[in-house]
Amino acid sequence: MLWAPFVFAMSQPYGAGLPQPIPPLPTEAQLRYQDMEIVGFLHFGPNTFSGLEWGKGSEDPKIFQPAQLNCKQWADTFKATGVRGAIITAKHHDGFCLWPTKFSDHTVAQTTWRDGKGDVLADFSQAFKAANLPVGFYLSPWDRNHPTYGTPHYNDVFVNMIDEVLSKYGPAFEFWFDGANGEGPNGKRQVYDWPRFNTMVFSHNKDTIIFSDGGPGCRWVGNESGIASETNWNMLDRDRFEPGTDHSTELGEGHESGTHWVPAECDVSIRPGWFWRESENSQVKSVAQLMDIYLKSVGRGSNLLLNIPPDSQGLLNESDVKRLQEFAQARAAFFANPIWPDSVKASSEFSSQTAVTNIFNARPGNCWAPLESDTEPWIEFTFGPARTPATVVLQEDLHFGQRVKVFRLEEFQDSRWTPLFQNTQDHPKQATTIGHKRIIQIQPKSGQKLRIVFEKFRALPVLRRIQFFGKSS
Ligand code: IPT
Repeated sequence: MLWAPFVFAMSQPYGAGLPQPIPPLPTEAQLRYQDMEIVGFLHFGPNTFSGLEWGKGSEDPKIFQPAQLNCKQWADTFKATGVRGAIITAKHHDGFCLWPTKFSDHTVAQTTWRDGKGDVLADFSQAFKAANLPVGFYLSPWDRNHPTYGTPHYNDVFVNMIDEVLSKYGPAFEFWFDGANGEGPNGKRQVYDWPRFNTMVFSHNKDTIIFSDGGPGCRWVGNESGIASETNWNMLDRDRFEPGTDHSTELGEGHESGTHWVPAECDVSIRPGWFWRESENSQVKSVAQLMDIYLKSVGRGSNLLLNIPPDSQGLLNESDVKRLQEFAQARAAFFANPIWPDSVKASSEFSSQTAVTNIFNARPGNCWAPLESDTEPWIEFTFGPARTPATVVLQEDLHFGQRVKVFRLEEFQDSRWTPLFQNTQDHPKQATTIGHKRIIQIQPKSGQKLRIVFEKFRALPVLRRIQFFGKSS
């Protein structure tokens, strides 16, 4: 199946003196998206009032009564806790639309909330744009309410809804197509026109990242626990996938030789369910759980889409707000103690433009690369006394494609280089991919001399940044 055209930036990013990029490459929009790292997911609708996870579509719209709806509170909370954008369920599987669409009569306009004149998407996009946070929309293809669902006409309805949402509330940094469908063997069967849906999204903004099992902008990671694979390729044989395809196990690792750049996104809820329920106020994930998720999603090169569902008042519940604040504090503490080496040297440098000292400078366009002839490139760091790193953060420069396949960390101990034990399961003494970011916790003995050895790569490694941190305060 062919997706709508999606233009990839193939040009040499920063001029001569630099290695050749190896395709597939990300677009600039995908690079911006990958730098966001943590995004908030907002599941909100009739389920917030019924306690159901998958509404049936026959619910009375009048149950939707978020009396205190305050999207500014959502945006302010996200802003203050390092959540860099938000995606809202404009329509979940029950078909209820959070905006007064012309294309359904199961919407906010059929409620008595704000006398049927309320519009959640209007409030949402206005508040988030005011806070300078990008907005995204989730529109469930599966619809248990719409009378046309299961007929070709539904594709017209759905594409019109996409058009309406993006015209009125865009631009969207991301658009989310859930592959979930619970119709079962005797249920309605909809043949979705994905190329048409994608074309409509791109007609509003070619930079919108479309999420689905097969992208084209980013892919589902294959689980709803917020955990990426240790080996995590940004590449995917994209055209074999579409939303709801049954090969989710491949989605975790992606494909080393995949045809397209489709990074994995980790969606997970801060609560047991996707929607708010009073009974789950005491079951908000702990800070330890959230940190574990962070290290296994962002720390393995994926974005974390963390669901924080508004409650039946229309507010982020105080238990979730408190936990988000604690999670932000825990991340700040984790990275509170940067450690700079006294000296650094590399096995080789590709050119004077790719000096190894570039990895300490986050400025875009600054990277380290070894010589093409260097078969086992390494970078060595010397640290002053009492400055023992506990965490290493590595980033590849993705403008050049994703390259590193296997690397190891070592310390100089008793006159020889010894591999460091790491928090990896795949290989206790090695790590595999890096991609956008890899966070590795280490326990060196003295930690005075460390090195990173690149063992296997698709093409010579190109590193954007390496950071070291001491034990958290
Ligand atoms: C699952 C879908 O099958 C998949 O396509 C993707 O959209 C995912 O949801 C997003 O979380 S359904 C879920 C019940 C595993």
